[in-house]
Amino acid sequence: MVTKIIVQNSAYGLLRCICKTSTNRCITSRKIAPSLQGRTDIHSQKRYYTVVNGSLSELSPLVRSYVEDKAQLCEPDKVHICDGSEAENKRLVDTLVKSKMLQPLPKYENCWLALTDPRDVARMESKTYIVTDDKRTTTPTPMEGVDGKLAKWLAPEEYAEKFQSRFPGCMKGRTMYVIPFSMGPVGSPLSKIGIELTDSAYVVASMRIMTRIGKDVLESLGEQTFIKGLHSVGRPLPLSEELVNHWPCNPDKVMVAHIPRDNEICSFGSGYGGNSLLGKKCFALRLGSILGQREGWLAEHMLILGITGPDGVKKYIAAAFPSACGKTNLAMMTPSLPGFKVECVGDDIAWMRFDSKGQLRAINPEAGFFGVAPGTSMQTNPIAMKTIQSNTIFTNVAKTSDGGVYWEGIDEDQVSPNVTITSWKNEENWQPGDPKNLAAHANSRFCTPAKQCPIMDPAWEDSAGVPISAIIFGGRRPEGIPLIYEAFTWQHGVFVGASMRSEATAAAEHKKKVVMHDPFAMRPFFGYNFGDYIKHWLSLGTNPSLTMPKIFHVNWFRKNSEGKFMWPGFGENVRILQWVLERVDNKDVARETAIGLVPKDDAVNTEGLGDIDMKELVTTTSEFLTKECDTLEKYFKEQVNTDLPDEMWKELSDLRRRASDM
Ligand code: OXD
Ligand code: MN
Repeated sequence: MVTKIIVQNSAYGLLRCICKTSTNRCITSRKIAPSLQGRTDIHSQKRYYTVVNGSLSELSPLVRSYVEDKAQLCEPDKVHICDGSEAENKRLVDTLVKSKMLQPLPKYENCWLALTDPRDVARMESKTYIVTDDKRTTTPTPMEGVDGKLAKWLAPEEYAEKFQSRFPGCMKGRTMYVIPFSMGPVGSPLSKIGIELTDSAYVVASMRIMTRIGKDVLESLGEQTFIKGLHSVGRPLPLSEELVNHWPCNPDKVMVAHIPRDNEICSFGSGYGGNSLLGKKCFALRLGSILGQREGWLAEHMLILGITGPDGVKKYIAAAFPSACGKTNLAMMTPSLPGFKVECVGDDIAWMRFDSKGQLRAINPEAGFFGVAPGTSMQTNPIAMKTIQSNTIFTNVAKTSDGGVYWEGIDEDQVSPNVTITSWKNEENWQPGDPKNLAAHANSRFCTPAKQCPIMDPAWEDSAGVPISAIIFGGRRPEGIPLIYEAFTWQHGVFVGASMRSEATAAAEHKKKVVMHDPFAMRPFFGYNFGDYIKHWLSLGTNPSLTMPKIFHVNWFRKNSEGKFMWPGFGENVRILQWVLERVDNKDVARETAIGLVPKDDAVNTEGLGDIDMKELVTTTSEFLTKECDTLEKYFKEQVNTDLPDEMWKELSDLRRRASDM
């Protein structure tokens, strides 16, 4: 018999009832009208869950009430509180293998392959929202008639509706896993803790690689608040329709919502990493950027590397490139020049803050790499290839008949002769040749522990972070943009970041080969108004007690008139980093041009590279730059409109003037 009804007021006025029976807890919940408060006859069904791992009593009151609240809403059969142990992981992997979501890859040690429903292969930017009371907090007001592309705002009422039509009962028949996770080393003052609730064991196994999870995180959290993450694949049991590829997802109902006011993320319908591993893009970048603005630091889509030159001096560089533009390759670079050593701190996200001496310091909030597989090889990234030989989950790559992996661009000589290949779409005896029928999906991934990477920097888990000497922006620009240039000032550097453009990639649901605006490589990841984001960056540069790193822009992807890449890239990029380091030391190796400071003739070491047209590589034309200014002006006007800080308009008109004076 129902004995008690409580009406709870949760995010944005969703009213929910939680009722108790004399013997057990009823977890049926639904949106109810305020007028129903106190009534005991609104439930017809009752559901109960069992806690199968850990105990609710080990949770702090705040965590416990979050878990209980969401369990009441989502109605799982079981609740599993993750301890992060090996034994737990083994049981989860066994479950995943039984349900055919993972296949073993016996050629390697403890490696697994997941093949998704082909409708769930990338981040869903069109279904990713930030929920705030005031639209302008989230996104600039675009020019009339223009569709805003800088963060997708959702009104609280609309969110409440979307939420209510998705989450109640969404975990029926499934297990709700409770993942306590730390972004950054457990206990570091720069780290932050989240609790992700998910009905996907694949997500748990992947979060265990990408973040630090388990008991010590709960201990470190104590009674404090945390970032809340709720994730469901959106396929309660019994299934109403058969799964495709044994991969539960609900593509028509995907919603990835961020609610900054409540420090909460609610993601529904997708199991793909960028949408489901909530520590990564959702927390570390979108909510992270908001926390950074509030608390005076920066959450950026940047790799962090340490580079030691022949003089033995080590410096750290942070670099922002759009998704799938070679961040992982640069972060793990094997330098071609003797005497140089690169060590990796992170390949995707940097949390950066000025210390009490005014030095910018960065941590990598992640503990693993979720790298794009195609194109990764012993030639392009031998370090990544070594890293992924064990304890790795591959998603949407092809499989060889001897239990190995295969993708476009992998070293063919690593693939044993006489093996057959099964494509990511499960096509047996797959044959190369049809560009429309790839072996591996273009956004297929490896998810691998950072600590296995042979060149992790000794300071990669240092809780103080590493000191950053230079920031590099970059993109895929087939034309016009020099291989390397340096910004004149911090303010000009912020303009360079704001002006970033790059060819689209497969990391989200875009068509390839269009040059898209991707300011600061953050376009899909801004948590708040891009105009305010620029202001935040500018404000740091006006604080005289801070030492600002120099800002650079690189373009490894320039093509000649025959459509061939003009620069070899990969390990040869150290030659450009060498010039960057010289500039950090204020060496006289640069000359002024309209776009910025470029290497003086012969300042970049091209010895042994053969036929490299360095002059052309650092050249741009008045015509190109003027066109670029027109494109930027249109973009800023249409997208950022009155929110663009005056400093950016000034930088644009200065660039236009310099271009016309060329
Ligand atoms: C990523 C991305 O997955 O940027 O890192 O899309
Ligand atoms: Mn990324």
